[in-house]
Amino acid sequence: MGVNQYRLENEVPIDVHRVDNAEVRRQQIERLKRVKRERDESVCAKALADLTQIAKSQSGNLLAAAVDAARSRATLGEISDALESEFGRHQAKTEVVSGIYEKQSETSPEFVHVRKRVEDFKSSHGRAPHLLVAKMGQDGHDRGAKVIASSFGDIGFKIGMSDLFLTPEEVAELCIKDGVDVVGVSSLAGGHQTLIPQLINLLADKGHADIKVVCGGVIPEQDYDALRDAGVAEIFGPGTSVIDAANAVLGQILGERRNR
Ligand code: B12
Repeated sequence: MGVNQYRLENEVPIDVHRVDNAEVRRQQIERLKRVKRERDESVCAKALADLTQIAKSQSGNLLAAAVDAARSRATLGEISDALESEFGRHQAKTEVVSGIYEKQSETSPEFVHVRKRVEDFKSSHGRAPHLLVAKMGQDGHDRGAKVIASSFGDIGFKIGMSDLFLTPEEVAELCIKDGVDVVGVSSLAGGHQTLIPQLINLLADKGHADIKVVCGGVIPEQDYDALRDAGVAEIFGPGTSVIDAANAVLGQILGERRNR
């Protein structure tokens, strides 16, 4: 309500704290190398093997063994790898519901209009417009992505929704495998500056610059120009109306130009 209903006439730009992702990554890798250089490798390897053994035998105290491994300077990645070798890795699966948005909106003239546009597209192209909603990086905010995937599905789009935490490489592969028209990246954890340009470059490198890239989520307006320069076709911030977004995405697929 706060975002959608009571909009200010003049929004004051929010001062955002900028993080240089590449520099943070460089420093973190440097710290990891130092930790590995300075630790007693055999003590660390034994602590990790003990951890895996407890996981395997299901007897003993896993937490105590993980603390011992940390004290012997095993990294968090190594500790989770030691457990993964026995337990496997959790796969975050996403599901998209259908029918809810349609039920709420079917009498709205805007909904009827955008659905008609999609129907016209289907008649003239012999298929539905195809959008993949994608989540990349360490960003677990999936509500906006699910809202968009579910509602666009009800409007008539063919929809794919990626699992969480994918890399740009994985998303590019998915786009190409599924033959999508548009990939819509939902980004709420600050990864947009790095991950979205990487995805655009990968699609181009793989000969698929024709796949349009749009994005949505919590992206500071100060970053919009850089994203557009990188090749993002549309940006949909918090409070975006689903109908507006659907019209805009369809317009992108149809190659329509609009002022913004
Ligand atoms: C709910 C929420 C959570 C939930 C997420 C639950 C879930 N399963 O999604 C929980 C509690 C788990 C959570 C955790 C965290 N959160 Co949080 N969270 C939020 C919050 C309050 C609302 C997000 C939301 O669901 N909005 C509702 C949906 C429907 O809106 P939306 O995603 O914006 O989508 C709309 C548009 O943006 C657009 N859109 C979005 N994507 C797409 C894609 C396409 C293709 C299209 C067309 C349109 C589109 O259309 C949608 C409909 O209008 C926001 C603040 C905010 N007001 O946005 C913070 C926020 C995103 N969280 C934040 C943070 C920092 C975190 C944590 C790191 C906190 C912590 N220290 O642990 C963790 C990170 C967890 C992780 N691994 O990612 C920050 C991110 C700051 C940043 N960008 O740098 C925010 C902005 C809060 C803040 N002001 O600081 N969070």
